[in-house]
Amino acid sequence: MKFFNIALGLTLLGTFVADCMAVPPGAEFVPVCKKIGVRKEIRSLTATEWQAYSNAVAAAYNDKWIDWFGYYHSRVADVVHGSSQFLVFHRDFINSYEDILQGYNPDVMVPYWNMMVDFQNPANSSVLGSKYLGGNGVGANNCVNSGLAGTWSLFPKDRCLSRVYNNGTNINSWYSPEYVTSVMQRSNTYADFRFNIENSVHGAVHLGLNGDMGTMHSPTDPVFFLHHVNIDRLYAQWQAVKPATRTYMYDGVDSKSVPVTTNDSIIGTSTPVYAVMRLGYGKMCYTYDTIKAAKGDASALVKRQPRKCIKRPSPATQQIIMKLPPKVLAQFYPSFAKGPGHPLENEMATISPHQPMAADACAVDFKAPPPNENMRGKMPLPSGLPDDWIKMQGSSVAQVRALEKAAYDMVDALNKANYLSPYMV
Ligand SMILES: [Cu+2]
Repeated sequence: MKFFNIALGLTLLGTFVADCMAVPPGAEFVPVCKKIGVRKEIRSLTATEWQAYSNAVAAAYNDKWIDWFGYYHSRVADVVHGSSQFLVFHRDFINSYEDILQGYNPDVMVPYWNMMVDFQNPANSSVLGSKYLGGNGVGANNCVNSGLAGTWSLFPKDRCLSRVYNNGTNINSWYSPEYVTSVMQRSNTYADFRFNIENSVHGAVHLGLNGDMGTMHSPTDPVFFLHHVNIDRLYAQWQAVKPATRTYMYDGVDSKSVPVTTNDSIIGTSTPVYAVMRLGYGKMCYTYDTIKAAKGDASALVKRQPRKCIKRPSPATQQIIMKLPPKVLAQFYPSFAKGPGHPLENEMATISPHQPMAADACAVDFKAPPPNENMRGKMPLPSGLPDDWIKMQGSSVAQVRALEKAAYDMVDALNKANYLSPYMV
């Protein structure tokens, strides 16, 4: 009788799981994690947390792990970019890096850099300052000489870490929280979401910093992991908006244009793709502070609000955008057009300027007149990707240009509607 009850219970549980989530064969055996770590935005780490991360990275550097990640990435680069492997490969790759760091300090989690907050003037971000990851390269070899990697000597051939900002001492504008919100709401398949993110937010940061970040051994730049963790966060949020269908959603093609399945292996490993798709299971024992906050535990985000630095009240950024003309809303924000939408497909809720990620705004001199009054409030167009880089990534130049055109159309539509981004100064 007891056995019958257990068997019935398991059957019911099985049906329940199957009803709620399309679980591919094999994935049901991936065990739930015993402990979950939380990945946070770099600027919201405590001094102790940042020190612990820096120490673990320095130890990994000394043991040549940074070189190894750069080398490994360069060997698989042509098959893990420009195809469906992009998001799942990098999720697994970041996890291997986090594993290595946890060998030095089991409490360390890799932080992310929410670069959307810095989209207007990336070079001004404190993340690219000496406290964190260092800035532009200097001298004949464009060596980064401050921050976490300021003294590094790297693969290949014992050289410094190099960066060459794409606009002299400046970096051209990146993609805004408004744009990412739009992509989250308009991407309904895995393949679409992957393409849209890889060729906008992802590429712009690599090309904005250039130097090592513009090559296929880019993991030698410590920005790489913080940037890719942010991309992984967006992927995790996109999945969590519709967990039943998106957790194991995997479509599109591989680098040889063969349709993919969740049974494929992560390139270079024997790990099946399905084993990395669900956070909190298997090796993926982590979540993000933004996801935790959206589920009700906002303490991590709310506690450290830099209140005195807020210059532009924006109690509900979503309400600002909801005032856009209905046609604009329907075209770029289909979820908002129907109602408030899911918090996780609204980057403007997860990273409102009230939150610590916007701490950089404190450094801005609000009393100084803006360089051009007419430009104040107008969102800049994001900087496009060069042809050769698109080809190196294995993507179609024409398709990327169409994606960029749509991004420019969105910025134009918002500017025409006199939308004032709360992420601009
Ligand atoms: Cu990569």
